[in-house]
Amino acid sequence: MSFLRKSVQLLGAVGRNQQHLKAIRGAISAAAPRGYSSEASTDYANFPGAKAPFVSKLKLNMPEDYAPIPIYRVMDRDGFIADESQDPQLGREVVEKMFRDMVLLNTMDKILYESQRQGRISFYMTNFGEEASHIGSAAALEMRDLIYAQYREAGVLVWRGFRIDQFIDQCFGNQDDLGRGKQMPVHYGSKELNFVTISSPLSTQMPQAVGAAYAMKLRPDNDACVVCYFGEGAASEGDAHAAFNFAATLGCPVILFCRNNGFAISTPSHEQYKGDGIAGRGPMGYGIATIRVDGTDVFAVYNAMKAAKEYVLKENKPVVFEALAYRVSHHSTSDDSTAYRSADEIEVWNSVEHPISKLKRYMVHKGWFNEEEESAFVKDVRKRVLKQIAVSEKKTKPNWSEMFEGVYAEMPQHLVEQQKELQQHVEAHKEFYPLKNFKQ
Ligand SMILES: Cc1ncc(C[n+]2csc(CCOP(=O)(O)OP(=O)(O)O)c2C)c(N)n1
Ligand SMILES: [Mg+2]
Repeated sequence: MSFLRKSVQLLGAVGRNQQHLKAIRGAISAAAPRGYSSEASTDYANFPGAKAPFVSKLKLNMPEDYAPIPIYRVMDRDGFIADESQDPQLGREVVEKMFRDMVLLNTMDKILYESQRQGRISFYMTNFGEEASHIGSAAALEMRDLIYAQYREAGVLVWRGFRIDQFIDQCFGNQDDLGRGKQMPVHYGSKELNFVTISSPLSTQMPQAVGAAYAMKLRPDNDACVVCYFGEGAASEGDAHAAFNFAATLGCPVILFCRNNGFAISTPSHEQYKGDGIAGRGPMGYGIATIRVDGTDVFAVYNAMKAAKEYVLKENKPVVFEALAYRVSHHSTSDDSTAYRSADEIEVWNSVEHPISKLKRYMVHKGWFNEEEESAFVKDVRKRVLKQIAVSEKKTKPNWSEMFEGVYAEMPQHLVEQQKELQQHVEAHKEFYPLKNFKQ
């Protein structure tokens, strides 16, 4: 008796959720053809572990024997659409929102990056070069679709309506930060926007996202999916494997969205893996439907995301989605990327290959772009961001005793005692603590 079958019986014995059992049994019967035999009755031999044809010629299957997965693209770098049938026909209003959200993110990033350099916030990560992956994917989703992100996906929040003051309050960890000052800057989260708070340890979100998708699948008439963003570097973590494999074997409605931006801090992707990117792992490695797109083309990302969502909901199966781009920025404010790559290379991706410049050219061809309105918009965003920084940095921090709250629904005794001890300590040594900076 297989381990999985035993587990199912055991689960039954302890009387667990019937729907859960049904789903696991379904997964087993779909995956286990009857009548195993090493003798091929048809063209394929039927071992429990694989169905494949026999051959009598010995061969090492070399990576180069397999063609790379092609990259879906709608718009070229000059903003022209090669195949008109692929134009998503989004209309001026939507395209303008896409463009403005990308520009807002880019402008806010520049200022917040500088504000870290001035010592006003402790840390920052920019999103330069990946704006189209965020906006194109977010635009194809509904608010009910649940997002798990890594950290470099602020554009998804911009699209969903996270406000400038919410971004900046989080970066300052002040009393209005939704995370109550408990996270590093850029570790956003918003219950209202269905965006799970970011975790620093890489890939934490991946098995969690698959679990959430599995729970969604068990809901009657489910009409939502989970989107899990991660970097190609994070895909080297063990948790990434667990996520891919559970998503495939349990048939979870999750889009595993890899932002392949070519670098994991200073490690270039060619040192990170030897296969065909992250997409290459999908169909053969995990048996997951896979899409690879040009992540600098907002329309390609949008179309692909629409198709992925339709598939995951209809089939209750995952999709591996690889968006190829280039991390134009340094990894974070703790990195100087010119130490490991050339300024000329960065410049190409920051100009002709930049997603904002591609969409701008498309809008110019359409007669939808107005230079004056554009610079007025950038000026206005700059003004709003700078003003908000001045406001956010003056706000007090949440009360320090809050650090014990928010993990457990009911605070356990040992935390109650620690909180009390700290309160007594602070009371006894007030003069040594900057209490006026914290909310009373
Ligand atoms: C488990 C773990 N190991 C290492 C780190 C340090 N670290 C933070 S980001 C990062 C690189 C991740 O690269 P990638 O997933 O490609 O995302 P990108 O930064 O390119 O968007 C590393 C190694 C971490 N946060 N967690
Ligand atoms: Mg990366």
